[in-house]
Amino acid sequence: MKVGLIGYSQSGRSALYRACAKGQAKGSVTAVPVPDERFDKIVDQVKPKKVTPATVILDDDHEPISGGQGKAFSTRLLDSARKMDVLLHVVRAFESNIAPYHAEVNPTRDQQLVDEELLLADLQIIENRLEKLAKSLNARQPGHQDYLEKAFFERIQPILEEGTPLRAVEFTEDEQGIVRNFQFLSAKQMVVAFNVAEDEAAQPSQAIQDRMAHLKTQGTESFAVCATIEEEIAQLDPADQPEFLSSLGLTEPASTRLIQAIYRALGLITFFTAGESETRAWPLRSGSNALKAAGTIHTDIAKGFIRSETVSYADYCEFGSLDAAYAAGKMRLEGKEYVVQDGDLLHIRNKS
Ligand SMILES: Nc1nc2c(ncn2[C@@H]2O[C@H](COP(=O)(O)OP(=O)(O)OP(=O)(O)O)[C@@H](O)[C@H]2O)c(=O)[nH]1
Ligand SMILES: [Mg+2]
Repeated sequence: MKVGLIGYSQSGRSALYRACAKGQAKGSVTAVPVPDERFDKIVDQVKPKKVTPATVILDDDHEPISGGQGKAFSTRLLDSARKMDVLLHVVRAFESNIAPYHAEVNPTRDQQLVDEELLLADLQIIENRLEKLAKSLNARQPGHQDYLEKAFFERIQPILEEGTPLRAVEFTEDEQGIVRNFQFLSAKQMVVAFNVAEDEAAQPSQAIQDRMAHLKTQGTESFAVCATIEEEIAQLDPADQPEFLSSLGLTEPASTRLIQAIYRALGLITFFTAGESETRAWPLRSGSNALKAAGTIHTDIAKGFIRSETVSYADYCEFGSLDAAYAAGKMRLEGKEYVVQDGDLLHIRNKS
């Protein structure tokens, strides 16, 4: 899953990127492991040859947003942003003499502007497409896909004009196909990171708290972070980090807060495959069935799906190992339609 860090120049995107990459950054794209205590516990007990945590890919290789309404996103930035699964908007909320800003620091303004720019970019696509359709539609047979597209675009145009991003709109499967085809940016999940001063990391200003609450009502996840201090903490010995974090009033490092916000934004849960050769954590959309989980592992495993041997994480913990949970009769043989639960340990029986 690719997470693109976007924001105005000097908003602290690279500082946050380095803080989350924890010294592992090679260039501007890095895979960051998803922290999960349950996974650590399974790995400790199974002692597999290979350990594969879930990862998110952070991508700091995007041009900064520039000023100017309607053209704040350069074509290059639009193109690189479209390739991402999630956009992480880093919003500057700190004052600094070392890093002058393009205007008075105003996080609410910056966050709103970027939201508007994404809507404008989508509206532009819709207007262009409707213009083309107006010319071509006469030549089409009734029932042609173009009629559907026209009706759909005419429905979502006023929604966007009202200021509602497409990620807040529910679509049918057919409509989702159109949205994917046109790569609408406001349809992408968005997480907002307010990059605040050191003394505000745990308790952001009222204005930011209000904005975060407002974003929440729109279904947009956000968090406050002081990127530079997190970057320093991430360089410390891991054993010393909790103390420094708690002196700032924080319990989790920036990378964990960021990944948790992304998981909430995408509605992701985790399932585990606990093999002796490889133990692995897998992200999965909440509500997905066992067949989908099998397909996440490998398309061949989904094709040959027979049953999913399933142990809940609670049962695994209670009995201390998969063998013990199986012996206690806690393994359930589930079919394709079983809705996978967060923390489930799965072994997919398949014809292969
Ligand atoms: N005081 C303070 N300074 C910060 C913070 N985050 C970033 N900075 C400083 O702001 C400047 C810009 O930070 P970067 O991380 O390079 O910002 P950027 O968005 O990647 O900037 P460009 O890629 O150059 O557009 C640097 O001097 C950072 O040290 C913060 O939370 N507090
Ligand atoms: Mg940068």
